[in-house]
Amino acid sequence: MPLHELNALLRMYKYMYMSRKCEDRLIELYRQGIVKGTVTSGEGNEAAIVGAVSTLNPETDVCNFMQRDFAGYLIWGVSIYHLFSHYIANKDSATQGKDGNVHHGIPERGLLPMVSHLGAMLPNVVGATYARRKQGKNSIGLAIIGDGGTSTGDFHESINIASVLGIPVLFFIENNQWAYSTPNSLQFKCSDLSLRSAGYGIKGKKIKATDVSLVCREVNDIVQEMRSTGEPFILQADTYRLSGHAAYDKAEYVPADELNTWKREDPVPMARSKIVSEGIQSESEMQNLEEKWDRKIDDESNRALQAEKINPSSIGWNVFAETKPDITLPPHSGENLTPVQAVNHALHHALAHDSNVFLIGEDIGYFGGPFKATKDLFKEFGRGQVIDMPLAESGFCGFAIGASEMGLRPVVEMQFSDFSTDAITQICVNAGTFFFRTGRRLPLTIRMPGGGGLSYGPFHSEDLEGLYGTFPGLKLVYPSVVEDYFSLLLGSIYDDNPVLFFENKFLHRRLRGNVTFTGEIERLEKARVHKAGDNLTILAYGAMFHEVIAAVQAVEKRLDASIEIIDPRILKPFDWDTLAESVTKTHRLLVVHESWGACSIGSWIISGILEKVFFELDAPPMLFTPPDTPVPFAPELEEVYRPGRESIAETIQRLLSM
Ligand SMILES: Cc1ncc(C[n+]2csc(CCOP(=O)(O)OP(=O)(O)O)c2C)c(N)n1
Repeated sequence: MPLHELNALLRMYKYMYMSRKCEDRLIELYRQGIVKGTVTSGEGNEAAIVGAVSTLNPETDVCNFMQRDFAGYLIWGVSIYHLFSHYIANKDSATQGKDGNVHHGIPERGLLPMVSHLGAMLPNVVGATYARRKQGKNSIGLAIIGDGGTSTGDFHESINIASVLGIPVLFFIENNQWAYSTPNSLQFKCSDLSLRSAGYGIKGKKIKATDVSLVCREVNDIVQEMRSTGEPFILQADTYRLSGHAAYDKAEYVPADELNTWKREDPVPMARSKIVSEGIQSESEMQNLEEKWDRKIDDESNRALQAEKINPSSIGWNVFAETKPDITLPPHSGENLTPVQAVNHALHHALAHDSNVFLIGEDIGYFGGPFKATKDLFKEFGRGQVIDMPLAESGFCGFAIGASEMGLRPVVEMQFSDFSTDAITQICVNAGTFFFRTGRRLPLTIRMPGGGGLSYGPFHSEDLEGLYGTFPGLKLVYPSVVEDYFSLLLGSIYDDNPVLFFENKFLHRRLRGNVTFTGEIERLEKARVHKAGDNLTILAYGAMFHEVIAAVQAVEKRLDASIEIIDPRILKPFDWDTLAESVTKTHRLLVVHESWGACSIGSWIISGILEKVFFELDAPPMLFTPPDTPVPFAPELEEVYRPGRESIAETIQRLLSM
């Protein structure tokens, strides 16, 4: 039952008191060198967070706690022992010591695991709230952000998405007047951030957030209204950060008179005085209670201190969740399909047989996407499964992450993979680290139409698998033949990890092939030897795979060589065995790709092969890529820039002559 219904000032005080005492103890442990990283205390923010969270229902609602919200975890039912264990990084740390501080969560209980990047969790809350409501719960989301965090792009993108889609998320600004050492006057120009609500066509309000009962009443009214209207809301809760940004910060930049004024409204003693003055408890009863709470804090924190430390050899170092086959689909076949049609068939098949699958992206609904990969899907499945998103790559990738955390299987379309760079924090930092830090699965497919050869210029032609390959925790799938567009896309959707699915635009309508799906979903594991050979192994994918085939056909006879061609299909995790076996046979390796060579997939593969089978090589392995410049626009320039069959043939000849 929500706490406010119990009129529980005393109970709310308990959480405020405990939070402050726990954080004092943590700061002590930090100063003793026992807690590492830092401690960012919520001193001054307690009434805001306790008042707001007390109105939620942890059974149905969703929220993200930030660095000042220790009390929120207590309300949500996380024990003091576990909170200390995470700070101390003992064997019961929620992230197995992979993260510290308050960076954890329990997604299955609506508590989204925290990432540091300010603003990044807001769209996660929007997506998670959407998912819970889709699952039939009357959920609302509490999306918490500080005054500084309101300057981020995700703040805008997530409010806009929630407003346009009608998702009841309370954007709760804990305005404690400072962002690290930056005062509000240097952060934004307006006097009241909630006035921005008008710009989104939603409601907003500003309240003073030092009196916990008042916060609870105000938020409760708003939350009740949101549950019936389904609309988001912006609430600015004004308070003051009563200590430094973190344990190491003396906050000498804070004007003393300003601090002293706000100290008179310190929410913890304020709530206590009210309890005593209203006769809810007598002074001596309060002292007894506080002693009891102190003993609990001592007991649990000491237990956490005495618990075994993390053992590096017994924790999981995997970055990928093991995918369990929990679904089979009916068989499907299609004839003479282009790659785009194969994608369309795979999406249709998943949507038709699994209500957990849904698509989001720009212009994917009625219009079917610029390449028509989602053609007619909106007509058949409607807004429940095919959602046009505002133009906000970071926002909608964050939305997809939140929905995935709640058990759905989102498929995101990037209009052009080039624009995915706007969502790097969400894709790489948030999704990519998810399994490692939480031990939970995160099924999420992001379709990435990329590559050049179409005279689209520097911003619509990039092939970015190399960029994403540098981050751990992302699977990279790059199909080269029509059958794989279908089977690997289903394999991606039913993988329990974030997968980037690269669709080479040059091939979109240039290939034809048949699809025969038996119903068994392929795991993302195996490369394929396209053509056997003895004198050279060439690994290539996407459009380059077909350029390599043409080049090999042109030179093989003339050079009296037999060349093996490998289609890797999945770039990460990479099938080292298939390539190492091939190189052990042919003694030469050429890798060709369309993305840049520096810090690339090709250079990573070559260094791996050197480590594994160096003594099998008769010549230095070669990487053939475009030059290290942006993709040029004019066809004459792009022709020179991009590896083609002639330049690949010359490279083959050079390598074979070594
Ligand atoms: C995107 C991003 N930039 C910078 C930081 C470093 N940083 C951590 S907390 C903080 C200040 C945050 O201020 P505010 O949002 O007002 O929250 P408060 O600390 O006051 O609770 C900064 C700059 C970060 N975590 N994320």
